[in-house]
Amino acid sequence: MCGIVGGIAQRNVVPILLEGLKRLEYRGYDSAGLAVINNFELYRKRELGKVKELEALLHADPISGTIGIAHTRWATHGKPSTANAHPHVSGNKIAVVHNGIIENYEQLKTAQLAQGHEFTSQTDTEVIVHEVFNALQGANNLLDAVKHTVRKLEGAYALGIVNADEPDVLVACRKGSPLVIGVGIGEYFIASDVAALLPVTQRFIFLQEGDVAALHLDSVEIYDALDQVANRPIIESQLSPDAVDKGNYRHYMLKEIHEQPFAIAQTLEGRFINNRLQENSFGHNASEVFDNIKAVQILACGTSYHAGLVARYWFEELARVPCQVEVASEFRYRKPVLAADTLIVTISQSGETADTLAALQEAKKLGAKYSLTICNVPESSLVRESDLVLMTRAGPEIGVASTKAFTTQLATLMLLVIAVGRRFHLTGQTEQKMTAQLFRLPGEIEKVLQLNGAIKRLSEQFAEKQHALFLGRGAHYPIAMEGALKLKEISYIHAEAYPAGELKHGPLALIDADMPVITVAPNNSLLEKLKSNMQEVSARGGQLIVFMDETLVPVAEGNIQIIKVPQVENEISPILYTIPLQLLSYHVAVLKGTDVDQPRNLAKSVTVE
Ligand code: HGA
Repeated sequence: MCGIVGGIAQRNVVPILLEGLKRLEYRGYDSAGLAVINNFELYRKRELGKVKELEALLHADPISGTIGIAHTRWATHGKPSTANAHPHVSGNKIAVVHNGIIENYEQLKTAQLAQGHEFTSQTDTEVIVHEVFNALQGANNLLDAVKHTVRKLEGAYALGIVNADEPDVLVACRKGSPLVIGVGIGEYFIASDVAALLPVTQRFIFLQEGDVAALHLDSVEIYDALDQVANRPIIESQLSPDAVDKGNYRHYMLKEIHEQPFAIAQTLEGRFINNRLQENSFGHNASEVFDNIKAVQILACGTSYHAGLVARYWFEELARVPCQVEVASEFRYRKPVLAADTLIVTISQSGETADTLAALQEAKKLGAKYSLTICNVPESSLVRESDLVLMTRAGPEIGVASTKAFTTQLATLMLLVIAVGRRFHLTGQTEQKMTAQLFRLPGEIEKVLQLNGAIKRLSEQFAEKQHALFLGRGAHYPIAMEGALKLKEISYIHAEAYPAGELKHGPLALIDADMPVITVAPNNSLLEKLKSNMQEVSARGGQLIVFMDETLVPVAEGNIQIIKVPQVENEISPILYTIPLQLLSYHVAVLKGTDVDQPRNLAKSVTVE
């Protein structure tokens, strides 16, 4: 959600800022902008649309400077437009880029209008830059003015700020939104995500909540939330600059779908000794925490919520661990009743999902003593705020629609079910079976990826559809939900998932020859029930598309198409059936010509409420 890049160097920073914006574009892509200081003058360029539009503008009318800030936007306040694009400016001197939401902006704006400030945008962000302008009148320098300003801001922000009168300093701060400092040789940078800066450095300082930093050419000063000098360590990133390359794939999403066998192998790597899951993989005191918990509460949003729903089946069915799953944005405001010995499990690809973070904080306020996060970004806020952590190790996921992050979340959740389940009713035999299945999973996914051609052909029937229904039962119902979400996200076809048994309680009324009904049909104890549900669709002339275990014989007459999925055991089957549904959405979206990696209105890493 909005990407920030900035830098102070001895060279022109514009190409670095542009490259950084391209690498952050997954976060937001409705408009982009950049401001640099040259000879004590501020120069700004902004453009509606993607970073390439800004690049074209800069090509036609170049600007340069050795200090600057840049932004790719995902609008929260004010429509996508050039006027609302960041950086926002005050007095032609000060420029700011912002990720987050200023909740008291109306109040600040009223006061600033009375002081004579003119507003040129509808954003909440613009009040920040006018406030810095005001503060500068009574402050020694930009750093002090920013420190003064942030005390007045309510809400969430990561900020990059420059002042044309002080071309030797870039001020950055964060509260509630992520921001890292990239440490170069005689140059410093800021960005919302390390990936933006990998071409220029692999050394990073992760700012903490409430930090304000002043970046100079040869040094950086950081002050914590109490305005004390803070020493933050420099951390070497293991990521290579091409970790965020598309390789030979047409889209990041397709690349990431194909990376799943490797990603899952990485997830399991080093976490077992002699085939036994090591509990210290979750943190040094994990065994002690697991000994004390009586139940699990999973909190997540979107795709991660679906992973949590699958895990509930595993926790309860395989290990008899009481487990609740809730959408984080509901939990945080619902005033739930929570026992202190419940393990709070948050799931988030970025570890910055604002609702999930707030739900964790709410759970702690309600007295929850133990927390664990399943996350893909090591230095993220959720990782820092949780007692225990299990990294998914999926590698950078750039496509906005989550694929490998989801399947690695499922694999890590299965590890958690094993570790916690040992204290409940998970038998040694079931544990061994689950472990063996997990290790077989990468190979099984490779086999499912071979279905690509058949699924691509199948997708041709969808391009003209307006709606689709997805059906599943048991742990495959959340997989149907994830399939429907993927189709909605990238092909813009309205899709809903139902537990197959619910069909007759309403959605059956929608069935006709134009309604594709995609069914997830593994060979398990619910198959006979599912067959009856499929018959109900067939009998009403519906178009059935069945992803079915290869060992089964066709289950219904009429308009039915079958894609046979390799047979696997029940426990890992939800992970496997995810893959063909990802491929289906991908090919439908390509046929429809949508922007697969950056679908309209969406953004990755939802750092606003
Ligand atoms: N509120 C600002 C920034 C938006 C943002 O951070 N999105 O993730 C705006 O609307 O411009």
